[in-house]
Amino acid sequence: MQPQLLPLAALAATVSAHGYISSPYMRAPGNATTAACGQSIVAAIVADKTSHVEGLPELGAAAGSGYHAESCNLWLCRGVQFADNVAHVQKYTPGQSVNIQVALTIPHVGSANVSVVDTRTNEIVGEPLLSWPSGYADEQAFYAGETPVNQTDFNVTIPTTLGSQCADAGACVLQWWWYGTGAKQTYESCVDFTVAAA
Ligand SMILES: *[C@@H]1O[C@H](CO)[C@@H](O)[C@H](O)[C@H]1NC(C)=O
Ligand SMILES: *[C@@H]1O[C@H](CO)[C@@H](O)[C@H](O)[C@H]1NC(C)=O
Ligand SMILES: *[C@@H]1O[C@H](CO)[C@@H](O)[C@H](O)[C@H]1NC(C)=O
Ligand SMILES: *[C@@H]1O[C@H](CO)[C@@H](O)[C@H](O)[C@H]1NC(C)=O
Ligand SMILES: [Cu+2]
Repeated sequence: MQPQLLPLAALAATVSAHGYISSPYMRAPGNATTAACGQSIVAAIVADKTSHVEGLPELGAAAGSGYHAESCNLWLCRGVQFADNVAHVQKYTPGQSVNIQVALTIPHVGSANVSVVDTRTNEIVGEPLLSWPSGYADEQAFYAGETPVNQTDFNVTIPTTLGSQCADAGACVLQWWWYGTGAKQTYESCVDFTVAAA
């Protein structure tokens, strides 16, 4: 889509691109997300796949936005629905090492983690697989070209304790979560996966 054809809100989001999972395939919006979250929110996420969560509720609150709070949880994968991503479910095995690549385009120093999240409860299963309690996406390091490689290219180990909790597609996601402390902005990317019960 040409930038000049986008509505203003979407354009503003485009220029503020920050970060997202570039590999494996990141859950992306389609018709199911439009039905749950409405067109304005989907337009913002499509225009900027790194859009921050805090910018979205206002779009949903606008009259006639088509946002449904009961089916669109912006604090889980930014509301993007599993139904739009059934063709992109990774199959993992317990103990498998999974490489994750993050595209970081604008830094805001803060904290981050990568976790298995149960999509029914939006709760982290166990402990985060990786966590950066501080110093993630530091501006000074970023603009000096010195962002530690392990913030954008890292491996996580699929837990061996999931049992059948993540056996069904859609039950769990790997979620990368980054909060820029000064910017007060949250970024979320999800990867759909299953782990067959042992
Ligand atoms: C999404 O909805 C549009 C408009 O209703 C339709 O043309 C399109 O085929 C749908 N896409 C999918 C993947 O179902
Ligand atoms: C990890 O991410 C979750 C969101 O999935 C967030 O609520 C939580 O505060 C983060 N935890 C840590 C230890 O960074
Ligand atoms: C990431 O790399 C930096 C050096 O760039 C190192 O100091 C740090 O311990 C590494 N962190 C992890 C979690 O591997
Ligand atoms: C991730 O794992 C792969 C395969 O085991 C390995 O080649 C690669 O060096 C690892 N990457 C990091 C950042 O540790
Ligand atoms: Cu920013």
